[in-house]
Amino acid sequence: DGPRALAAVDLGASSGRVMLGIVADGRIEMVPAHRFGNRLERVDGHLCWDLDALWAEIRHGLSAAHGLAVSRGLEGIAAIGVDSWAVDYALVGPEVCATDGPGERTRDDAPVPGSGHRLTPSSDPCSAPGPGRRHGEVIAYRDERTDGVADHFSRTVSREQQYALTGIAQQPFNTLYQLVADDRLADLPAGSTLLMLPDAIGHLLTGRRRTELTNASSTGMLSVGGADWSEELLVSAGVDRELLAPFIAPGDVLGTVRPELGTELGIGEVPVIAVGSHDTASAVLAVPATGPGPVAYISSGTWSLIGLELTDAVATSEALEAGFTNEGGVDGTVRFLQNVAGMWLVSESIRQWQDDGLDVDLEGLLVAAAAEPSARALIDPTDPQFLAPGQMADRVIAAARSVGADGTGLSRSTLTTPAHVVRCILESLALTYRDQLATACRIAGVPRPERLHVVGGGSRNALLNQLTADALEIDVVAGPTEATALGNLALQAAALGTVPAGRASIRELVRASVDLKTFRPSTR
Ligand code: LRH
Repeated sequence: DGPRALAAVDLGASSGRVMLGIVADGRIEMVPAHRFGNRLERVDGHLCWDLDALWAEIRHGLSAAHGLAVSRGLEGIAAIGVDSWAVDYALVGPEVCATDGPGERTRDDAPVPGSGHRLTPSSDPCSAPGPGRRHGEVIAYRDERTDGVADHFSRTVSREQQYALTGIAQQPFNTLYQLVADDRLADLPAGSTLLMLPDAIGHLLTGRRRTELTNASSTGMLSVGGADWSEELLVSAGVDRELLAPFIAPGDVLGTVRPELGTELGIGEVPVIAVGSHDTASAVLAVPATGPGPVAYISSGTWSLIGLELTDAVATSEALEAGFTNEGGVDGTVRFLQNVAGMWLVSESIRQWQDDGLDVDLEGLLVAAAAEPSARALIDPTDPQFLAPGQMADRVIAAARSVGADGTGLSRSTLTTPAHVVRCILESLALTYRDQLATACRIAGVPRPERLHVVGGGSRNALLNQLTADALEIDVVAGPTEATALGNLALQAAALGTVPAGRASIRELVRASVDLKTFRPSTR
């Protein structure tokens, strides 16, 4: 077989990309076809994602990926896969769109300033016949509409019962709680469908409505093991089963690009393959692990998802207490992990400082933070108080507690410079990783791993990698940085038969495709 070109659409909370992957000789070469900003903005009183703008960027990116493939002498892209952050969804009506637009959005206030550049003007996702019309915006999981909902819902179905049913940690933003808080559900026309964000994009691409299984687990409504929705939770939350689309497993073909869209983008009727559409599922698939023993990883980006790859869920009361989740992975695996606020703490702090007129950026701050002595002040990056956007540096400073050299608590900390705040965040992350990985191993009954893999954009952070190696006293293997896109592409390649199926051969492909860097504990 000759080289094959594939396109990964990978949406992150602060940026998205369409990545061209050229699979040849047992490796994947990744070529960025299009990168674009993404951010939260307030619409009709809620923090939302601008799906129309994202869709315009995706279309542009797919054409660009195709063009790049052709310029390399290939026939064009042979398949597409889509992933994004979890838990968020679009409500899509039954009707086939005509040519009229979706109507004006009313903005309450200026968009939340973000790191992304201005998005290109919105294009109407309904301009071509095929996909159903979207009802309202895609409300973002950081919106405050879910405040207090999880507590309230636990009076109907106890926390213990929810965990026994799903194995999913009760994060305030789980789709289940978002739906309980979603007052639009009552007014949906019959035949409407809830589509998780990547599935909504798959629907725009193909016209098909499916629920990809890894992301379905993030809803908090799928039963442990992923065989079906939990009837008890659907009924208790007032979610009509009719609203949910049939499941599709990662690696299966969703459909082909709608003919008019294929012509418009110049890509033809390309197959769209369901990948691990929860970005963390794709990222964990691309962990370049070898050998026996459970794989320990951090998928490091806006969030730091730290945990183990297991074959069975651990939905015990201990796991519930410790806040661990059992998300569905590719290849029948379970992602037993903890959500730790990751680089979000740093990027939101930087946003505050920049809004305050300070001339700071991530690179400069990391250099300055590396030169600082230990901050001797810590925060708890799993604390839900850090979920919402805004004034992050102030919140970190207010939450930080000084600790003595022996680790015991002292009085309030005095974090005075941005570099000191960043140092405090990174040290807090490293110590949290140490504690959470130890807890994961204890609860899952597995031995302490020999190494920890850090993948995703956050694996570029050499200071954090070194602090992590020092805190855990094991090797930290950093990379790939584009793990999510790579996992997305690798699963497409396996689905097309270009590489053998199964995560062992996919990881071999990953290892052959990227450079890794090992950070050893300084004390060794
Ligand atoms: C990371 C992520 C994470 C979820 C959160 C909502 O992008 O998908 O796995 O918990 O976003």
